[in-house]
Amino acid sequence: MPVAHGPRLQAGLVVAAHGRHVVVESGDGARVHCHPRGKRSELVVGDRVLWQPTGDGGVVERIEPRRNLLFRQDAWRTKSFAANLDQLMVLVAVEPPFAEGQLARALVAAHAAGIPACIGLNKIDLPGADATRARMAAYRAMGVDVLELTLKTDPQTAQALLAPRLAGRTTLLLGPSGMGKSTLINHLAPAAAAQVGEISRALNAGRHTTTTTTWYWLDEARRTALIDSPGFQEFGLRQVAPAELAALMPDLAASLGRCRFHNCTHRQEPGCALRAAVERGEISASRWRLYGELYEELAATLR
Ligand SMILES: Nc1nc2c(ncn2[C@@H]2O[C@H](COP(=O)(O)OP(=O)(O)OP(=O)(O)O)[C@@H](O)[C@H]2O)c(=O)[nH]1
Ligand SMILES: [Mg+2]
Ligand SMILES: [Zn+2]
Repeated sequence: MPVAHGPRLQAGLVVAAHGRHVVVESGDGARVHCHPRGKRSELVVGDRVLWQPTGDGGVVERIEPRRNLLFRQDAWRTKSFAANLDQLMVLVAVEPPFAEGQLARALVAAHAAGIPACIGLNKIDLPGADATRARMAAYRAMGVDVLELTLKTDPQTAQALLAPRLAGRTTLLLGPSGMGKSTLINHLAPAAAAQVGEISRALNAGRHTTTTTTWYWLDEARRTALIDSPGFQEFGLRQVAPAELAALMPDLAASLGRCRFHNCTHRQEPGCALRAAVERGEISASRWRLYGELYEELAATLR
């Protein structure tokens, strides 16, 4: 159904999304609470929209075509994180522990969506930093930048490292809970009041884990933006076909095209160039294990 293009239609940016409720920011920085037109809300932070004022808020009439969309797809649902991104920063930390699959999956999803990605490794002030740093070696080797951060104990150094990478761009911060995403936002966005969780293991009290995705401007000119997001646990990749997976993992992709069989799945076949690369130590054992797990998961959905 064509939408009436009345004179009251205004351009805006979705800066927060809570279910069917979104906050839309106008070009002059004014913010208004809006609902989508129609039953199904598919608005995400970063969406450029056309909206129309109502009595006490607004109605989003149209979503502009998206340049990209980062999402995860589980068995039963698709969860969109944000749209129109310049880059993704996956934030991990020395503590609490995270599964390497969480990091790897976020990077595959970004690659599949055509969004450049880097890694922030936070809390290197804590004991155990060397072990976590070692887990990052495979990612550095495949060309992913890893920025080492101490956001709580030395925010100035972290800020100096981050500033040139973030300037003039829209960056989504993604990562498991407790890695320091909101801490990072609070140090960089002057007006932010992102809630930071002080994790009390004994009581599990006083935790302020982020529950909504929110856009923060880092500069008055509103050119540099960081998006805070709730920590994720599961990260389904059902949007990826099993046969595409290796091409989305740069360390594996480097050996593609040299297997005996052109349609090699790199699982059991003889003459597999990827397995040979594992044996030569060019692909790490943990990354190879991840490939196997992910491949089986994606192939199972087709059976
Ligand atoms: N030791 C140390 N602690 C840090 C550092 N950065 C953040 N923290 C602490 O880590 C805890 C979690 O930080 P948050 O910023 O809330 O983490 P988050 O990634 O936003 O977590 P969710 O909102 O649950 O996804 C807080 O207690 C922070 O103070 C750091 O560089 N070193
Ligand atoms: Mg948070
Ligand atoms: Zn192969």
